[in-house]
Amino acid sequence: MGIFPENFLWGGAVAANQCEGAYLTDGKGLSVQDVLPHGIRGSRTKEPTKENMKLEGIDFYHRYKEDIRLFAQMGFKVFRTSIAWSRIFPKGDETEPNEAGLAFYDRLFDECHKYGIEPLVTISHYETPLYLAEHYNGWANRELITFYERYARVLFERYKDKVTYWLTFNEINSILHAPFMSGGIATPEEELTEQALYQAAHHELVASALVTKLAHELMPNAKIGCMLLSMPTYPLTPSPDDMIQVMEAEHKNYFFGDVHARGRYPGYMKRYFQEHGIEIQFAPEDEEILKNTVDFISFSYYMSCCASASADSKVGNGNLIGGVPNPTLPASEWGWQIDPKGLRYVLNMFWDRYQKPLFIVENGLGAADVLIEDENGEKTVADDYRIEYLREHLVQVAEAIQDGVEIMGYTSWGCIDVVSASTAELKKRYGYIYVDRNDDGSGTLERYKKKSFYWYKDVIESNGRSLFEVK
Ligand code: BGP
Repeated sequence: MGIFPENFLWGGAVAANQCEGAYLTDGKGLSVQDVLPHGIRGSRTKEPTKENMKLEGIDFYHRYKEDIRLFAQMGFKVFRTSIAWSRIFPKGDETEPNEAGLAFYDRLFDECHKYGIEPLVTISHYETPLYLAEHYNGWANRELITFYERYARVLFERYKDKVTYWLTFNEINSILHAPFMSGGIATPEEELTEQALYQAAHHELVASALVTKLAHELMPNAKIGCMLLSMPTYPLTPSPDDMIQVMEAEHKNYFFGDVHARGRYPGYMKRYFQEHGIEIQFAPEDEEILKNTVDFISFSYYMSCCASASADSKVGNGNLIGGVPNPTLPASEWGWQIDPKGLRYVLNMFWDRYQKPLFIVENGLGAADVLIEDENGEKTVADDYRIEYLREHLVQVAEAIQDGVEIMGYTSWGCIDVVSASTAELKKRYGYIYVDRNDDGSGTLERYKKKSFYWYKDVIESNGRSLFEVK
């Protein structure tokens, strides 16, 4: 008997807007990503511009068959991707869906099943239709609930026999940190009030619960989860004041999980709202809707950070949510601090808090890989640094399993190189598969297996046992 359960779902994750490209093909409308050529690091453009790497992505829209075959070669049991909302409803507020968009995902899910790979589908992953952002102000507007529910209903009815695992919103808590990319809120950030932001978050929470209810009605065997950006926060010093900062940072971050798992707003948020003059408008039915809790909790984990009560502490680079850098930890080339034990901590924390199955749906190392030729003249990447990162994290997953935490699976982020969400670069690569495309637009789009490709294949084949073999 190994440590990982026999039915553990090993796989990888991507999102439509970061890999598909084909940004106007088969009737697709524009999404907020099509006007964010620099991710959250730069301002949006009026129109899509050529420098935006997401417009072409890695051309997954046309090359998905080849890519899924490669995932199957690694032994994937599950493949996480998202559906581009604007392929199904190009503007977002139509009443009839776009058949060509729906047909693409039929082909994609069929291809997964051909190899026994289960799709894990994010309904909304940072790709709100641009029209909804520009004409409704995105999730700041309650009407989005209606459009999102209509969209989800179409997906459930169409794919109910092909998709069992669903996630409502990618990193739902990131709306507080990247309102346009995450929530399609067009109000300039300097004018956006906390009142409007938390009201938008409320609309997403209600929409998520409504769609969870719908999924349970239409697909009794489906499992529907929320998706949180996890960021364990440690006190910078042992001072109780730093610890209270930690508590407050975690409250702000995990209140989204609390609502999804417990079906109501937690008391600490009511206090926060009161003290900050925020009044959330609840429609009469909202309290009842929120009671539709999720089946599992999924999350991304890349890094941890510190909190400090001292005014001198500076916030470092991070995955949308920044924090005070931890002086004991190394960092990636992009400044994200590397902390494998934080993953064991966060798994235990969520399990203790919710007692619901957990799914790690993103984890990985973004690095500037260099393509080389091996001794047989094959192109590859010697990404030992990525293998080390992933191995150390998976060892901590094994620790958490031994702690008694129930974990459904693990999908590492960007299993094939994709465009970065935060910086929109292709140079920041996470994949087991290298894609020949560069930020200046050059490249053949050819795929090459990195060293980590063979390493991950072994991990899956041995159901995690190879992680502990001394080589
Ligand atoms: C998460 C997002 C992903 C993804 C990942 C890595 O926040 O859900 O979409 O891209 O982070 O981040 P980045 O691409 O910025 O390196």
